[in-house]
Amino acid sequence: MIEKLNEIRRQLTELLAKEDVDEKTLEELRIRFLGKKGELTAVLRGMGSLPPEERPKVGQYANELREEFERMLEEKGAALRERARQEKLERERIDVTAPGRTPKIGRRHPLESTRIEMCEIFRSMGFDIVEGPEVEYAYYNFDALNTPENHPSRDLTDTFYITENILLRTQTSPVQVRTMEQRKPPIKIVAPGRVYRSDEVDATHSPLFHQLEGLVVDKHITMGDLKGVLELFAQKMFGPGSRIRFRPHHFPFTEPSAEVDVSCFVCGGKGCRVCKGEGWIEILGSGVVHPNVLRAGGIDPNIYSGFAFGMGIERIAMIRYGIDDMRLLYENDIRFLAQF
Ligand code: 2U9
Repeated sequence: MIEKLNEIRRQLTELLAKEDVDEKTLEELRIRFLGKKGELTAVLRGMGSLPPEERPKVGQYANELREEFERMLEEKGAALRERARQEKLERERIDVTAPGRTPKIGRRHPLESTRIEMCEIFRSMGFDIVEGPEVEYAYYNFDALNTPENHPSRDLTDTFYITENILLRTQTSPVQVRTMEQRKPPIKIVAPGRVYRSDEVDATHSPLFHQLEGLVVDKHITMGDLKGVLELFAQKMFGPGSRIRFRPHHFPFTEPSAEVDVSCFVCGGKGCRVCKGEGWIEILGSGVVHPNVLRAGGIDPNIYSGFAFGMGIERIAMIRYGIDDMRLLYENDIRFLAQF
């Protein structure tokens, strides 16, 4: 019987020493050697056939073996857990000396930085920044701006109409009309924002673009005030040596009206590739607010006068950064955007 027990012990020792013992086989060994139907129990069951005087000795030995088996299995289990822990540590090893990975951070879109810069310049001159709806009444977009029913800009092929009376604004001017209705002079505002025109996309056109328009209304406002404001704007935007010039033009909402050029900041006016040999670059339209427009805004043109101007933010950004195709501003190609 003792022999038999030693044989069982030898078997367990041998099996535990094998390389491929894992948690699962360990549990199988526990059942096989220590379980109710296990090897040790089987031997103890057979004790009845022993002479009574030998039974205590064999019984004691069997109990010692039970404790030893338990310890062996426990030690093997602990070794397995420790090995698993070491492997996990090795797998998850972190090289704290490795150089950090630089996160990819974005930057402002050139159109956005241009808008911010333009607004900052006008803010420094005391202008409020005002915004308004992109879906507008035809009244605010055209009628209040002295733009007659038969004016070409009102054409269905040039403007996105939602109904006969509601449209996507073609300019930010309705914001100024709404402001005149709400505030009393002095009014000194700029209105930046999206505008919509039914244009085909090309290097200088897009059905959605951005404008910044300005309006000043007070007593004794003249073309001279307009010139002073725009000259300062040009110098802050394009450099202190910049000059401006006015060319007569026509807009329904201003009278007199003028288009404004800035001296080329690349060649200083001599003529180069950027200004196409002109020495001047067109940047905006402007004029003295038409009396009908003041009246539409609830302002008495016999007491007050004003000036207004409007410019495309894309155009300013393209001039400023030397971008020759407007589509680049909308395509969001990182290789383009990363240059600003
Ligand atoms: C009110 C009164 C007058 C806004 C003006 C222009 C001239 C102009 C164009 C520039 C390039 C539009 O983006 S563009 O195509 N704008 O030439 N805009 S005066 O005049 C106003 C606006 C509101 C109440």
